[in-house]
Amino acid sequence: MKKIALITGVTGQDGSYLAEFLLKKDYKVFGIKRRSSSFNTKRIDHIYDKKELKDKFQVFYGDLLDGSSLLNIIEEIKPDEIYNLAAQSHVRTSFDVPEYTTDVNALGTLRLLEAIRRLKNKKKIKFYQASTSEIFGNTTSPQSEKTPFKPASPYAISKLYAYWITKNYRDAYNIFAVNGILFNHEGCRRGETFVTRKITSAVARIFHGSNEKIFLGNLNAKRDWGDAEDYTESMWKMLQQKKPDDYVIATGKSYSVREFVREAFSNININIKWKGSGLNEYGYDSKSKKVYIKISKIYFRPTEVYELRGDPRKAKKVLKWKPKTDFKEMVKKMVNFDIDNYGKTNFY
Ligand code: NAP
Ligand code: G4F
Repeated sequence: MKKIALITGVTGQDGSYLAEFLLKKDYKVFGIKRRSSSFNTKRIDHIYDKKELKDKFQVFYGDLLDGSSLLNIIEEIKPDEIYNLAAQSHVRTSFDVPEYTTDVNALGTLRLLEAIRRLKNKKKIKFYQASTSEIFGNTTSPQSEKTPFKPASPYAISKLYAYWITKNYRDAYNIFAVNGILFNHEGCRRGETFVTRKITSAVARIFHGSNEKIFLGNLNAKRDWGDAEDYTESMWKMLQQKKPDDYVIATGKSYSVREFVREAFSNININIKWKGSGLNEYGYDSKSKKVYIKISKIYFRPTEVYELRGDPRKAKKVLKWKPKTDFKEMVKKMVNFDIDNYGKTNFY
């Protein structure tokens, strides 16, 4: 019998890649999308369009804020695996909407776990929780499964609740529930308000003649940036183990936002140099002297996480997972994608 998967956050970056991955593995895939005032399915529309996937992929309206919708969907489809990827996932925004972020990310996870616990048909459902390197905050790199948590934003704190409640339901109710502690992962479907895609989409517009400047916040923050498609595979691998456990997924290397900018521009043959300091720093083309990067204080966070760099040795050993795409390749892929799809409306 075909396995059945349910993905919350199926309209997001990871949800759309995971849906494709599981369909290739011959799962029947259900997704949950929330109601929005404009279309929010651009990352999955191409899956609907494939005739051969017509009976294999279906999306329901539901919301992590609405426990009854989650319970109804789970009771109706009786999934083998649930991947909880839905979240208010933007760290900077979580300082503006802390209650909402906590409700979706923390209580939303609890609502799903309760739905599993209360299920009348006691089918053994496996549960994946999208945890994050942000729960480590400003701890010493590299961070592993043994690093103490020091979350530094409402987002990180909401995700730490979700981490612990997942672990607690595993221990208390014997639910197969795991936390994937994923470090930053990026790709062509990354939201454009995250720093990597903000940069690559602007570089593509500049390549096509735009005269814009990119306004950024902290250039010195370092992140362990991996490739989103590599990382979605690890989610599935965690649910195929004999015992539920938590895993760090990372590349083991970190780069600053400044290095990301230089790498992205190098793909359109612009060599960025830096001048000035603090809010007056700017980045310019070493040949033409044209300024491309400026700093704006609106993109700084009240509390910043300065460096995240993961230690993925446990995932390598137990899951036999390793990243396939390196930093340079990933940046190139994103810049080229944005250049090739410039001006198009339907491109996933
Ligand atoms: P994303 O692109 O922002 O996608 C988030 C998804 O959650 C979207 O489908 C969104 O729907 C949905 N959503 C938001 N609020 C919801 C609600 N109240 N009810 C139902 N759905 C809701 O995020 P991502 O990058 O794919 O990340 C996936 C998950 O991994 C998130 O939980 C994130 O926090 C976590 N994570 C991400 C990374 C990373 O580097 N990407 C690293 C570690 C952990 P709309 O499309 O309607 O907005
Ligand atoms: O791209 P970011 O917004 O990602 P951030 O905050 O690391 O969060 C992402 O990764 C987490 C995993 O560690 C996920 F859990 C989370 O859901 C999300 O996917 O910012 C990256 C860095 C930060 O240090 C930020 O201060 O870039 C810095 N930055 C500098 N200028 C900027 C900007 N970030 C954004 N979004 N926009 C800027 O203009």
